[in-house]
Amino acid sequence: FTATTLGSARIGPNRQLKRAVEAYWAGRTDQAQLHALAADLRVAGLRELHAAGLDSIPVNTFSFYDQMLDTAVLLGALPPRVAGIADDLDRYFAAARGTGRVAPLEMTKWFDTNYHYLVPEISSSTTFSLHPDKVLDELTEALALGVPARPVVIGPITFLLLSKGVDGTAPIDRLDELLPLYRELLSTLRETGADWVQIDEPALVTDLHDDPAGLVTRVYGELARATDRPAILVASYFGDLREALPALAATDIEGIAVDLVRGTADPVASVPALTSKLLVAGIVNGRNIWRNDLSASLATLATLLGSAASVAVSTSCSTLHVPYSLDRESGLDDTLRSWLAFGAEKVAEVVTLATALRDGRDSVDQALDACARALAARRSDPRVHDDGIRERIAAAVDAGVARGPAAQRRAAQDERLGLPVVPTTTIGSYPQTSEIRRARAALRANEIGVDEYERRMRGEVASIIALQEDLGLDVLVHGEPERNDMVQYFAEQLDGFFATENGWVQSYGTRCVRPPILYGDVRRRHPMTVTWIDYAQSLTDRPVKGMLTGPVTILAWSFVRDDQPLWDSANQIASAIRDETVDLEAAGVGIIQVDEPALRELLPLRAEDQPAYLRWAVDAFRLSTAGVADATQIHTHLCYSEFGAVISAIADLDADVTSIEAARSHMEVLDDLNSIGYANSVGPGVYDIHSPRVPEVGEIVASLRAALDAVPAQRLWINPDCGLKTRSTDEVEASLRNLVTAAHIVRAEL
Ligand code: THG
Ligand code: ZN
Repeated sequence: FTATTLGSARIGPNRQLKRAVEAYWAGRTDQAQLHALAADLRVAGLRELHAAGLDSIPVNTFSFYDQMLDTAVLLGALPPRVAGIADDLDRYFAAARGTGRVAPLEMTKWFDTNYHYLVPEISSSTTFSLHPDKVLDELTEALALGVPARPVVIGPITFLLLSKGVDGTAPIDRLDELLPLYRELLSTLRETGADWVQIDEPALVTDLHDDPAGLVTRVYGELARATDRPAILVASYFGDLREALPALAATDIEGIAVDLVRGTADPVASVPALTSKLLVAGIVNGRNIWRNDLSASLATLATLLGSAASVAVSTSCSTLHVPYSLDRESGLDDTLRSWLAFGAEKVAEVVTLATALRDGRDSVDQALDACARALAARRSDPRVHDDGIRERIAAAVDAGVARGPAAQRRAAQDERLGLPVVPTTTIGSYPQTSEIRRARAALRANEIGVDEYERRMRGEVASIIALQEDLGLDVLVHGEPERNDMVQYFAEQLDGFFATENGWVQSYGTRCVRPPILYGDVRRRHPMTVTWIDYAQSLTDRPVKGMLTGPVTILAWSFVRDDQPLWDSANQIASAIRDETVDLEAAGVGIIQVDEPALRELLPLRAEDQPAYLRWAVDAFRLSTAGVADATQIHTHLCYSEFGAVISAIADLDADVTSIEAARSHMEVLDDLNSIGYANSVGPGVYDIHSPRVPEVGEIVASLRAALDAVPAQRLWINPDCGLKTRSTDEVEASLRNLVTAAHIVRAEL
């Protein structure tokens, strides 16, 4: 084949699947209705890709929740605790979300994307078995439509390297047990009519294993030896295959997909054994929303033509990570629109490039001209480059990213704030109540104006402040009712960002986000949060924390520029956040929290690239927080407790107070912080907000005592482990009441 994509979005252009699945969970619909809607979405998607001109189309990229969970089902590797649930779909959803009785699988980031997969658990009691119904059904469905379908499955190496071993099992040691299952699968797929199969092995572009080439030789040497099978395409994405590429090329598989956006073409062109294979060239970026530079892509493709038996054009990865189509963005001006490509537009680019390879450049000259004009307009647009902004940022960077010595800051802050020992606080957000959601919907539908909306939100702030005073918390927050998504909220107020109307991308399960598009130099038009914090502070004598999102997190949850390094964009956002901290301080705010929950997410996949990333990420955070006086206390919040490679960066951020998740790890994370010499204050989460359970006073007291074993009282804060946005008001009130009671008990013991 000549034109394809490695996968596509499945949530539906209008998030139909999200609504259908949630309706099923709520008991409002049955499985027949859910399956019918899912089939409609799949069929519409297949027809669209076929009509667009792709000549090989991925199937089995649909999922009711997640493709790793689907693979666990395929291989008979669901955890034993859900085995008692008789119904297939309900068992599947139980593994994904838990039930009243069973805990769900853990969820974690899919490589360095904002997509989360469910982590399969492999234990000594796991006995793998093949359950190929889903992939066979989706293949049959597509073939019946006359679509040239290519089933996609996650490969055994990636499946095992991303799974979690329980009871001491190392999942990758079980590789040999999976190979007969994959062989059986290949034969069944062939029998059902597949000419090609795509086996995804993105783990090969990471450092997850120290001998990826050895794994490749074992697995694909063996699978290629099967005779009754489709042609095998091993797909890599999110980076370079390096030593795994010659190893793959040396096996008898028929095709290899490489990511030419994250990786480079030169090493591909020099692998001799490729000359007998199909090279699927991932040249259209599946991770970002920029229009492809078709002319540059054709030049790159030309360098590859002689090195493989044939070259097919593709997206660099599944388009799961980008919105469906630009057609759904009515608020986009024509200039900006001309710079962009969402999912449907990317498929069109693939087809254009494949056409040019087949019929020559002249056959697509109009597309090439339109592309060149758009790219030229983007390069020269004054919104993209603003010298004034750049001068200001250079000055801020020169002014330095260091604050006064930590001890000096602590003394100034203690004097200013006069807080009790082991102060209590919350992370920032309070429940998004139905009143808040209703008001937001009414504003969007123009049923109420901005004034009325803000009046209602002030009402929410007032009741959140009153609740916290009643509970007796020491440092209050305004609760963030005015923010939908924190990144979206800031992006809407910064020049250089475009917030989409319908640019939904699946984050996990039925949950979606709308990443804003960072397209130009960033300027803060006006203070973004000051009036809200100021209003909240006017209602209480206790200190109210200012709440901001850090530059790395804003970048991680946006579509970023591809025309300058990430650190450059990070510094621009940092400079805008810094201006906001200075304004908050001037308004009398004594504590400002700058959250970086995504600090770990952008960590490069290869260890050698990580130090440079951490350096600029830390510097951007410090740039955003170093503009305030010693007496202003800077907090940060990170959403996890397994820091791994980012642990030393946490000390380098030099926040006065760092709040982190710790409840589930029983405060062990405090020892990790001690081990790297972290000496500022820390707020280990004393209960898990991800569960609806209300923690008892005794449990919180026990957590606090454990924390005090690791950290002196003078450096300890008490807080839940994350924001409270997803919880109900009743749960929050009961949990925080117990938290404050526990704080009083522990304080009395000091
Ligand atoms: N914002 C953004 N990205 C994120 C998070 C975030 N990535 C990581 C993590 N948090 C993902 N978690 C969630 C949690 C909830 C939702 C999405 C991602 C969610 N979304 C609503 C939904 O799908 O119904 C829509 C939200 C909206 O209306 O804006 O609930 O916090 N950027
Ligand atoms: Zn958090």
